[in-house]
Amino acid sequence: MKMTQTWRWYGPNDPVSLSDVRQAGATGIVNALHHIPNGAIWSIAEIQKRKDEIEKAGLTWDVVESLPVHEKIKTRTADFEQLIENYKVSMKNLVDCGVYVICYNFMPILDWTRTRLDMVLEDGSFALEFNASELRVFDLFILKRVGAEKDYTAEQISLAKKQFDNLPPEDIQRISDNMLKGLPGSEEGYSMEEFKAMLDTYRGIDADKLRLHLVKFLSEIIPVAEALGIRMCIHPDDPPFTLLGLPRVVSTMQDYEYIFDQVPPLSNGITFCTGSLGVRADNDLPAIFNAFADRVHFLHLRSTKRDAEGNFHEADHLTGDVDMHEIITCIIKEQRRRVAENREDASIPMRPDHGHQMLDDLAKPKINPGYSAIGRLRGLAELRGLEWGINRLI
Ligand code: DNO
Repeated sequence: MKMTQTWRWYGPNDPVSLSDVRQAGATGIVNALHHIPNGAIWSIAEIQKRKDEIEKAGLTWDVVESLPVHEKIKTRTADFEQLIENYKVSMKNLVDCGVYVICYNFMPILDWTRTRLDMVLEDGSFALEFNASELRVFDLFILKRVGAEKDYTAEQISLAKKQFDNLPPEDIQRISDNMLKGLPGSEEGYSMEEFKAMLDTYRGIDADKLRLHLVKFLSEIIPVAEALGIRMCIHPDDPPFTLLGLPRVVSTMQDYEYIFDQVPPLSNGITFCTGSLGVRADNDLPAIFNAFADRVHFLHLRSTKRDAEGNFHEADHLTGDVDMHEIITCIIKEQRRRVAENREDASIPMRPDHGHQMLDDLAKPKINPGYSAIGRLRGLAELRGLEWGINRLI
């Protein structure tokens, strides 16, 4: 039993074509209808149209990433009840078209976050980077978030001030754009003013409250997923800690324990993202995987490298802080367990996540950072080989 190899494709405007994906050896597509505004229903017609396009290329639409959870559902304000109803209709429409695995996240306002998209590695390829001191500069002196200074030490603040005073305008622009405009696949992008207004909507929402809102949302949608045979899989916070004063509640083993204690059905599942969870040194990845293995419905496989200052960047898929050998061994064992139980979902869909920008992709006029073709092709090839080798050995 092998993992199902999938590839995130951003739709007809993606510079990586479906035929490229086939040549990379993936069989499944991970896709979302990015043109539909957040909160609106995904109609059967729109879903079917995309599905036909994918199937015409000889691929299958295996996973939705993401069916976005509207901010008003996270804050439980205004017409959030209607938005949850819309979400359920989209779930039903996806099933009517034969798509059963749905990835989503519950990160307030921001999705995944990096400060630099072209960190030059030793070999000349580019990686995505999260620089903790640049984040502090942004928070304190660019965004000028009210109360931000409470989150940092006096020394961090004075260092950030010095760094800000010497920062060229283009770096200020780069950091702001990366923080606010949304990275590939992010659900929203904001101007500085819009972002400040959004921050206000989270006043009074701490981690406990957000957790409660997540559980209330799940209590509504998981019964629908159960009835329809959908596997919902929540993506962890990336990075897995509080940012800009915003709570994040899907970052650790304890977070998962709470979520699954409250809403136990297996259709309440996980997108196990090794790169996101691996940023925290106190996250024991194999332990988290094994604790919830039967509800891992989707895998994002990549590695990150962190340093003592709280910075991290994307490593090669088989190096960095993630022990990919150990993780794939756990995955193989779980898949075999599912085979023995006759589970239909014994082969777990995986995708290589966040490749480096390298080779010809360095010269291409348009790439999606983290989602260029060749870096992910390399990642997929390495992961596939590792899985093949372990499968033969154990
Ligand atoms: C980043 C992605 C995330 C992910 C969402 C899932 O590369 O892993 O944007 O798609 O958080 O909802």
